[in-house]
Amino acid sequence: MKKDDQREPINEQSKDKQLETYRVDDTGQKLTTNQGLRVSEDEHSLKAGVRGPTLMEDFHFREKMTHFDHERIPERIVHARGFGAHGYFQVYEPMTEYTKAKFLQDPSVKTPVFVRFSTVAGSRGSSDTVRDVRGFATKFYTEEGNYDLVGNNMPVFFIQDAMKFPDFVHAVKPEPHNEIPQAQSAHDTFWDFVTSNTETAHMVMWAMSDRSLPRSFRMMEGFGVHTFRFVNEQGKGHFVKFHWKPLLGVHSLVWDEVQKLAGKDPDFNRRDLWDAIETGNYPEFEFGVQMIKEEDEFMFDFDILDPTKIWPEEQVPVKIIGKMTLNRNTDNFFAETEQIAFHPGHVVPGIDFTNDPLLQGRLFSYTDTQLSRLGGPNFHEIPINRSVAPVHNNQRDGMHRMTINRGPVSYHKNSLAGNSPEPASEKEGGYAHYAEKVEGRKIQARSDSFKDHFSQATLFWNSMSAVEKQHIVNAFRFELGKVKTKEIRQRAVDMFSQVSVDLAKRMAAGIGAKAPENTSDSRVTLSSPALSQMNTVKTPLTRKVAVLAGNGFRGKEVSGMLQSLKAVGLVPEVVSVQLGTIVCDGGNPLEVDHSLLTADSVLFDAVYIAGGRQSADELLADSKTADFVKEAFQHYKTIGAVGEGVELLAAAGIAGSAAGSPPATATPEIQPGVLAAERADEAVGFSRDFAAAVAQHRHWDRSLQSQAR
Ligand code: HDD
Repeated sequence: MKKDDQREPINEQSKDKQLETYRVDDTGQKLTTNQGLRVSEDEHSLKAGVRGPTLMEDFHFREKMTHFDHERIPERIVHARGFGAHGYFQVYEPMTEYTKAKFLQDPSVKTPVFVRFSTVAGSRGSSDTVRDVRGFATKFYTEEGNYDLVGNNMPVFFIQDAMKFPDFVHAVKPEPHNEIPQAQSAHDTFWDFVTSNTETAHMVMWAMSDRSLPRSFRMMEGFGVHTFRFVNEQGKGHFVKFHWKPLLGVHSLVWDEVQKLAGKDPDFNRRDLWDAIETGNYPEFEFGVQMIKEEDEFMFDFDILDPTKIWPEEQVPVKIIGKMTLNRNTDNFFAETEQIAFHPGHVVPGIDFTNDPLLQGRLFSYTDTQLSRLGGPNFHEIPINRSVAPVHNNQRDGMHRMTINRGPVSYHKNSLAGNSPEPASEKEGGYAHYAEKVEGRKIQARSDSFKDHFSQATLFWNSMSAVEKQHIVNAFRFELGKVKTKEIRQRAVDMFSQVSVDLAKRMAAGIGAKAPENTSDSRVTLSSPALSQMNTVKTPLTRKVAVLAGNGFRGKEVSGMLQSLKAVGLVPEVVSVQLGTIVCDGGNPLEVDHSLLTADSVLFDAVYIAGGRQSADELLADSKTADFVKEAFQHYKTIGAVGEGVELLAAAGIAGSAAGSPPATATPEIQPGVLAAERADEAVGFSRDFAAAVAQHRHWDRSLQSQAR
């Protein structure tokens, strides 16, 4: 029997070491039944004669089939489609002044984590790139037990009270009579709910913004959403909001692109995360906290317990206190990503709750849902869910119990086992709830301080750039354009006129609704620059570049470009008419990564078209190449073309590309983010300019010339 009462210090390997005891490698082993019996035949069932019926007696067949028949478990009621990875978290400085949480004290400690990113509405098999909120759930395996931060990539929520969660989810999920549409909010019941519950206004603005279309899980923020409480050793509390900030910046896809990706690569976001980790491009997120002193609770023009409100960063700065690095993919999707069970109620000493009514309801729902999803009360014993801190209590039995608790005593207090396990004092790390004073009458109502549904929705709108505003208008037009009930469309226009009359008018014009009767704009004129993605980090790191080339490409130019692009962290992949190798003008071969048949521009961040007469001719002969370039242009991506490769710009109909041959001494932009040069050598600085353009993510100025998408 293990004597593990002493809590051991945690390091990056702690969880992995625990998981190792459950791993099995079947390579080179003999096949057995689940009882360990070696099996001699696995292709033919036991029959009465070679053409006769199968016999009941065939226990191997029955066991194999029974297991298969039960391989699926209920998918999560929300956040069914997800993808996870392992990593670690390190705090930058001791947070002793604010919290006693051990994992937030020592900068030398690497606390193991598992993160699961998800979409909310779609089923397990739905597409990654849909307009939806993304889940961002982190399990910290700390020395004091598991701490779960179960957040989203948006800092607010649709509703203020958990009582409405089932209604909200029923409204956004496929309609129950025909299970249509999958993974979309563009349907009548969602917009009926929105327009019948105006507390949704702020979150709907986020959902209609580009935040719903992340380029990558590695390029989106995470938020704890609720106001939590930090508690220090002296028992002093601070209100706190949690943030994850990606080091690669916050970047999104465009709507036309996500729709195409849903068909071309439904696994776009999960593949991106997997590939990044496999190639050592470990995703990193800094951890930030906004804190408000308890005595300042009522200093704001919003209620800090209202989950439909942010604390504007300009008002309450985000203090960056640590960093999370994701550095290991799972061994087995089901065992880890599917079976992980999060719960906002999994806390450690130093982190506590507030009376946010949405959070309070969540504290019930998560354990409850695991009972049916994971089949009983022992889901904490599944390897991915196990705490690395020792577990001792008087809970016994139940479905799938693994632990063999010894001895007759399973109650407290007791005399037979010397009162063990006995509660730990606070000094010994025992969790003690924050002694917040609460008084009031029992009442089913909401505080008046939660009743302003629109001011922060306007703040969000005010904070957007012109391009982001246009994308929001387009999103409303698309979503409401799919709503069949005319009255709901009109109600949406009228409701959002309380956010902005300009927005509502632009919505109305696209969906055959009347302009709103309300013409008096919101009194909120403030904006928050932190909310606009235009102000985010811009870096070329890990961006994927399609290198379009055919036989006879300029060898020196391309090898120089590939080298320079990799040197600044870009990920170039060669795309050609067919798979295999192509040969350059100097006779050297180059391995092709994708053929035009399997690759599309939506899978890349940028396109570089190589020079070379024969190469350009080969590419021009395949009509898919021009479509490839055209689509990249329409999605505002960086395009670089060299020498004869420039002819592909003209073939794609990119204005300005046909006018004369490009000069040999510079890389002029013939359009924002479209670079055309005669040569790509060092002197011209083509690769430098190209990488700088890719780092910009997208070139929105083009939208003035091409159609806004
Ligand atoms: Fe929730 C899953 C995030 C409100 C009830 N939620 C779930 C997951 C995330 C969130 C990221 C997926 C975890 C995973 O990857 O396994 N949920 C949120 C956020 C909310 C929120 C940020 C608002 C601030 N949720 C919310 C409410 C309720 C729930 C108000 C119910 C009262 N959520 C659930 C759930 C899920 C869940 C039904 C489904 C699967 C699961 O818990 O494990 O219990």
